[in-house]
Amino acid sequence: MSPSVKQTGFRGLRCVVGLLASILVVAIALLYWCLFVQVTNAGLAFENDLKIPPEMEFTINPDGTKEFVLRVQHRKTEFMDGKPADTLGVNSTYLGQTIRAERGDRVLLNVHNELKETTTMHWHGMHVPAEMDGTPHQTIRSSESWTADFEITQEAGILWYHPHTHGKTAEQVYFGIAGLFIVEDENSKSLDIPDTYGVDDIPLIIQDRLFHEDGSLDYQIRNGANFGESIVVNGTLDPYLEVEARKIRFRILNGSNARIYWLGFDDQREFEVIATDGGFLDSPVTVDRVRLSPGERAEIVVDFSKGDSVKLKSFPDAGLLETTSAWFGGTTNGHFDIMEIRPKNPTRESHNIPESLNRIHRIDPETAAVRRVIILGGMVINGKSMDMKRIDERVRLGDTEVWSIRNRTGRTHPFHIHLVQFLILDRDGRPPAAEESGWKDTVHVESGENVNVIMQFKQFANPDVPYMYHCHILEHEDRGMMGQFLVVDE
Ligand SMILES: [Cu+2]
Repeated sequence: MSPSVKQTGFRGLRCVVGLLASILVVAIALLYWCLFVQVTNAGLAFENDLKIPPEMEFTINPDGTKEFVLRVQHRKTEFMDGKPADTLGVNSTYLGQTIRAERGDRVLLNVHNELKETTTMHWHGMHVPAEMDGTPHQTIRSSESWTADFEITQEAGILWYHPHTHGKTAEQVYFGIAGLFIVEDENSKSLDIPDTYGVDDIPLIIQDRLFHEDGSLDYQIRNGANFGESIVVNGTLDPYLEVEARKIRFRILNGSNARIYWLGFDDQREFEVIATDGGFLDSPVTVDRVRLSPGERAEIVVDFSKGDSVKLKSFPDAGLLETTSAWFGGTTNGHFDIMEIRPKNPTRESHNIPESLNRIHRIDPETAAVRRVIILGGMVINGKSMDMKRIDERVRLGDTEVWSIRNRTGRTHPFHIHLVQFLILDRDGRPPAAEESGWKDTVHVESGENVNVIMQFKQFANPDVPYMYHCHILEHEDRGMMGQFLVVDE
């Protein structure tokens, strides 16, 4: 073989390798664009004024109890103009009115089920006796009523209510049964923070939904749960919000069935996280993103004093593996535009958010009487599917416990424990991020991760009625990713 032939062959090989490498680079770039860059719901006009759920009226009885009436109804809602959709709501066409009460209040919550099917009403994050918790053990049949009666003993926080009907939670929440339950206390009322509801203290219930052409809601399970491609905020599709050009507080609930949001702004501005699920952080934490999985809440304060309009967005939340598997499963983990915020009147004074918001009592792990291991695997917890007749764990009244939640699946699961607010001790041995170092009742546990949480069971022993712990991806919960615990006084 002459040197020239050898060289031609080498050149040919180089050419083929070069071509393949180019194709590979283009393919990777395309996949990256699909997974991490493209905006799933691109083209929003932000043309609908954001709805603010009205505050629920109440009566004060002679004994001082605050009495609320919750009518769970089948109604019609026009997400799109002129296209009514069948929806469910609580004293409302879609979603529920906002309940507000204070620490020390005794509340009576009369729930009237005006649906054609059984439902329940759970006070998510509330410290309540088991028989008042609104779990699958406190069903309300069609046309019947149920009253929850309890005293609010916990600190200020942004809680919420939703059905917990065994096997039907996902659909009932999807069509609209969910509302905020705001608890205030002496501390929250004394802090110099925005607190005028609907003006500078804005609730945001963020949900993803699928719509039919005719404007009706489409409930579908894809990739094991319900993932929508349109975002509704407080039941508003394509929303904008006008605010005064100063600091605004948002109380955010991820009310989605399954989607995780990684929230931030399109100009990458920083903002302050002031509260987690069940209370204020010790101090504000400055971030440019906050991650919320289904059931989780955060309160944030954003400065609009410069007056520029800005988009609230969700950025891709997960790593390459989870994002790719979501994509191949027919859903996305990508970018979503959520709403546009338009500041007005840039002359008003702003609040100076105090450096000290709370004094969280850090529970010493050495004091834990029990360490429980909770293994999330497929649609089961510790190898078992939910059985209403089986008690999975027995907790002694008065004990401090550490729960070690281990995710042995390929996707993130938000883990919720009823009755308590807990603190995250560590994620795989590393301390939690500052913005999640407050009281939590729901924690996202990533694929392969081990999250240790600590809590105290101070009240409400009941040898007969259990509390729940479960994955808060509602389709996972409905399919059995749930267990039951009793609090017993021994
Ligand atoms: Cu799950």
